[in-house]
Amino acid sequence: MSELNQNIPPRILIVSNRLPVQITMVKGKLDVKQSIGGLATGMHPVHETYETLWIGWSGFSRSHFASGKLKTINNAYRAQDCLPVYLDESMATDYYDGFSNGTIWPLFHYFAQYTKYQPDYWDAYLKVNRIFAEKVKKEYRPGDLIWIHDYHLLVLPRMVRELIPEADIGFFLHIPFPSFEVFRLLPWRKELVEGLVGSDLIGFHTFDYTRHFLSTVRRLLGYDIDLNRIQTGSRLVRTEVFPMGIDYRKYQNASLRLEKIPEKKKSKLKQQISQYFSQAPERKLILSIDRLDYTKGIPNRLVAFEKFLEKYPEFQGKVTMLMIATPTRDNVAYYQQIKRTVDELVGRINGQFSQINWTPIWYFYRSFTFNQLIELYRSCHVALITPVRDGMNLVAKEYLASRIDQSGVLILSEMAGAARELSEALIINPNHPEEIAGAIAQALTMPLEEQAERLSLMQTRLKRYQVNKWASDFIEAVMKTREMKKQSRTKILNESIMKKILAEYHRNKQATLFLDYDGTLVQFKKNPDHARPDPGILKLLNQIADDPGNRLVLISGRDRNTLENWFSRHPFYLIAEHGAWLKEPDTPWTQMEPISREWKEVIRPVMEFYADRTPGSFVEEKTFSLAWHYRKSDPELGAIRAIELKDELTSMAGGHNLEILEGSKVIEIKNSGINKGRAANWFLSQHPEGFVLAIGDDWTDEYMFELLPHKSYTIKVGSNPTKARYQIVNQNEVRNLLKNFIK
Ligand code: GDG
Repeated sequence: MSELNQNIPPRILIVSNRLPVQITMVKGKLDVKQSIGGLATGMHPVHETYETLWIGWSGFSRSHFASGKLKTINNAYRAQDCLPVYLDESMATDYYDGFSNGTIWPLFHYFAQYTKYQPDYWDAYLKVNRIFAEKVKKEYRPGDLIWIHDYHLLVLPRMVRELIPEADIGFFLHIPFPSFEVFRLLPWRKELVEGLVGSDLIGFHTFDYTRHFLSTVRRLLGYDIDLNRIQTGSRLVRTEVFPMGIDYRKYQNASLRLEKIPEKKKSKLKQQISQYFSQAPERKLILSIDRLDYTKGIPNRLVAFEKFLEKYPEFQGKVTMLMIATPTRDNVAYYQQIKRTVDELVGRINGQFSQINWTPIWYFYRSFTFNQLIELYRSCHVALITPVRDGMNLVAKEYLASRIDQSGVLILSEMAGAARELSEALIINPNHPEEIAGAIAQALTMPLEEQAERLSLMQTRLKRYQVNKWASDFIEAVMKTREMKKQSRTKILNESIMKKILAEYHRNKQATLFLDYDGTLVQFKKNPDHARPDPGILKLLNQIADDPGNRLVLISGRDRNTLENWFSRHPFYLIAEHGAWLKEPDTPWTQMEPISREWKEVIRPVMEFYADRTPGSFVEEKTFSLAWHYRKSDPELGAIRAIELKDELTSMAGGHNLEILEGSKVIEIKNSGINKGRAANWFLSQHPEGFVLAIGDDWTDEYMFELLPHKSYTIKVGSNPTKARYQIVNQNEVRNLLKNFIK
């Protein structure tokens, strides 16, 4: 696998709810069963190809086995590079049947009415995630890449991050991430997204899921998002779309193998199918395979099939639907209910339409072997896949890969993630029985040429993006974040750099400290008026400024009046409006440069127009600038309007010699040439230089970092790329650093 050669981590810890195998003891002998389901099937090649250790729940509690047996079982797991987690029965029930499958699964699939909001389920979920985190911590070796899977472990990334801060953590969600309007129903919504954001990379099947997730992060956690990057303050988290593929060759080869088996040696299943066709050669089979889950749209499919038989009676006696519903989660009440509904519908349809030698639906409530599955894919003219919601749906892809004779039609729900890639399928709305019935008729009468044409386009795409490519892309993307972290770590202000800065500070008689205010000394507030200096910061700044050797300059984009109100009683130098105004202690404000202001009359109405159309936003007028603030607006609307306003201002700015600044949730326009860098340099030209330190957090501070004399110590708050020499995590760290400047 050539694509796996580059950028390979020494070892991958795969962490998922279940292991790919379940090992027990039956009559004193080891019994090994392969797990069924999308995740296990999909990750199998990864487990085979890389050096991995797969951590997951064994399905049992420790006490289920006598201790001698447990050891044998654990060794057998180890031999397969698996590490079982054992959970006490009641905790497992509340975690698995309860929170995972009774809360998250229905809600994320838009079954809000099925969702249970039970605190004891949530407690168990946290406890189990904690147990997994401890297990990961115990197994972790530096250099390992940790790949966590799916909705059972949403809070695990954060827990692991707390235990192993330097870990490289990727998370992949196999199910949909719902719209924020649905997600917000959860009482523990914030904890869940905070949990996920502990990862370095979060992968989804489709762009829509990513979009929903980012919107949720923005709304619940208020983090800035730049395309697919979440800026948490201390870390950068990336999201990415990785549509999961299948092991195409495995299905293709299995299908080829079965084709070559001579008639007499064919399996019993194949013989039974052949017998069905032999009774009437024009007979056709429609395949339906899923876990018996309410998200898979099985009742809808049955109702649509019934409609089809009514509407197109010429197919009665000629078309059978072969329906496999694999038992799943039968401890959960809604799964028992769906089973009853499906049983009844099958009974009703078969009762109504059956003929002596023809049954409309063959219904199997059990699982099949892999070869049987392939035999079914090969034998059915149509695959009818109608989930009401599905993260991806691998069955659709497996069906296509098994159709080596270039015939066969896929009917696929638009609610399956796979529909994004398989646009040549007959795409249907699963809630529209008439439409599905029409698609079945179309599929059954589709000319072979058209079938081949559609199939080959889809097959080519599936061959190109197989599951190993999916996995290697994901792993490479995590490795890229590892690289980025390494680069940014070189700038992080550590003990030794700090010592160097302080030594330099003490060597100099004079020191100038340029400190930005919002986002540097205090956290951003939704309402900027609420960002008043707290007693702690005032005390600290005064202790620094009281020393005659220190010049403490607050350099801010804020207007004169605010800085005056907050700080004029203190011995600080104040630079307002990005460098338009200067105030030395106990003297009035002076204008730093002569500047025209006529342009404001043209620009103000444009900004006000945006403020009117964007609830929560407002225009701030400063002496030499106008600023449109949207921190309190709907984050998504605000972001769109900011782009529009910036475009509009850009087209107007040229003629007036203006400059547009994009700060944190603010678009500001001002006379060009005024910036914190020029202002700081001018300030230094008026005062003996000595030691120079500048700390800032946002884009406007980059001017200082760039223009200040080379020997200055420039420090950026946060982890975004910067021209500053060093980076520091957050405002608390800034305060801790500043304490060292009290002599
Ligand atoms: C989740 C998401 C997403 C099924 N019955 C038998 C059997 N299977 C195998 C199929 C297929 C897998 O199970 C089912 O995968 P799906 O993707 O269709 O669905 P989920 O289990 O719900 O998986 C889903 C997936 O994760 C991956 O991210 O696509 O949206 O819900 O591989 O072949 N295999 C055998 N006998 C059976 O009876 N041997």
